[in-house]
Amino acid sequence: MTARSSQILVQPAYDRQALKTRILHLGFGAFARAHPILHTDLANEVTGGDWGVAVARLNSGEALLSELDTAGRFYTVAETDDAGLMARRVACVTQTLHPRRDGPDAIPDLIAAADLRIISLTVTEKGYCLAGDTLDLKHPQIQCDLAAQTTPKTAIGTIVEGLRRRRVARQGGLTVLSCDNLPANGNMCRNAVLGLAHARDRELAEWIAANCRFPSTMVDRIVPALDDDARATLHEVLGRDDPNGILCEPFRQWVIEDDIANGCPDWAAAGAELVRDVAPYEEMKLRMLNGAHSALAYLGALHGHATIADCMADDVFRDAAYRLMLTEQAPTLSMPDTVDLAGYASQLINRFSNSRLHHKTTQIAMDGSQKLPQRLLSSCADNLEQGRDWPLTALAVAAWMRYIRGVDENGVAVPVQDPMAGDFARLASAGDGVQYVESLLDLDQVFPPTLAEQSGFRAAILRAYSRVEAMGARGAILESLTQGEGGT
Ligand code: CS2
Repeated sequence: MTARSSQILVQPAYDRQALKTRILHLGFGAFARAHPILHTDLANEVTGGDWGVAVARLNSGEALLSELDTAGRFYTVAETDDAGLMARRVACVTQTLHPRRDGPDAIPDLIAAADLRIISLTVTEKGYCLAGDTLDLKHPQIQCDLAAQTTPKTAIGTIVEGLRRRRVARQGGLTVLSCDNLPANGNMCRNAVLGLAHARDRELAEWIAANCRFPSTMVDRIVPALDDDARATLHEVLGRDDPNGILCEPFRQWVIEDDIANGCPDWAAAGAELVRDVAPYEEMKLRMLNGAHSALAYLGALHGHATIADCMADDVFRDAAYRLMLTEQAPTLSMPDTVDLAGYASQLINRFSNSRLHHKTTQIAMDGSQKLPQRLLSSCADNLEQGRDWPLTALAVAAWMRYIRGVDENGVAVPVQDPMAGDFARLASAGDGVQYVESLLDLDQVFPPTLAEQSGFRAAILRAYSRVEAMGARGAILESLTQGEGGT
């Protein structure tokens, strides 16, 4: 590890004893630690307040929660780039919860507690169990939650069961705050919660709709999964291990719809913006940042680039990311006049170039079936409608199709982690080329039929796929950049 120019460790100065558990956070993964929970910690620090957070995980990571308890419920967030490293000990966690360790009632009962004001979530796109904009009532896990209502397994089932108990306990409503990368994430979350509540008890659904708020949020911070290098960096800063510590970029942004039920920490004091309409910011971030991330993930991983920073060190990939953002994504957005999209794209290229973070292309490649629609396909639809070219987006979608065959261009296996991995393996084993691409385009869970039925769309993806096959990802990008064609 190369030495950094500066290294600082900040300890919280506020009174932890005064904290009350007012927030339940579902999904205590890397992003949650470095973003929403950190904002609460900073708000407590800057303007006071008694906002304590109970952190819960529903599936894996039980041992990590116990390790957090052992560490006095402190963990470290270390922000790093070439300028240095600044680490903060986060102190606002009051409690850890896991249904296997603490029993099935622990989380629903906390949701019913008088002090609770907010349930926040980082459960990834698939955690909402959606089909399109609404809850997928046929989803196997939702079916389980309907069959065993008081011992739910999903985040949505847990929230609904908790809110049922809250209503029985005659407590007031609260805010359910989605912090996942979905468009209109508040509405999606509301649809999922109300969909399940309605299937259980119509009056419960009505109570939730009348008493709870589901603001949308745009969340942004690049927080790779912890690897050995990051662990070693944290050890160097702290003088010991921190299994819940995290290494991330210095940048963070949080735009929250100003529609809160019953109070929240002074997140604005921690840098968040509360606005009337989050939609333009969400779309900008999902299409320009996440769209470019997914494009780099599939094209880069196929070529053999291990990280996003490796892609940025390769001119061809860096130019492609910038051009994708500016010429294929930005024109599909309608932003307030104050937003400078060219400046935003340049800033993203700088953020992607942070070589202190090892953000793996294969990590971002995960769950493509859940990510492609909002990151890449909605802009295809807009561009087709407006008659604009979208060659790099076509290459990105084609690279996804090639990536989910499970082997890169060098014959090295790549992980295909996706709720639809079984379907992909079946389609891949049935053949390759035109027939394979056509069979993927027919998956309406990924490709909205209104898009997939357009012959111009299908032809562009088929052409892009054959270029990626024939020239490799880098060759296909290069051709597209130099000839200004390739997809449409
Ligand atoms: C990434 C995001 O893993 C992914 O899919 O695109 O986690 C990305 O790093 C964050 O959304 C940045 O805010």
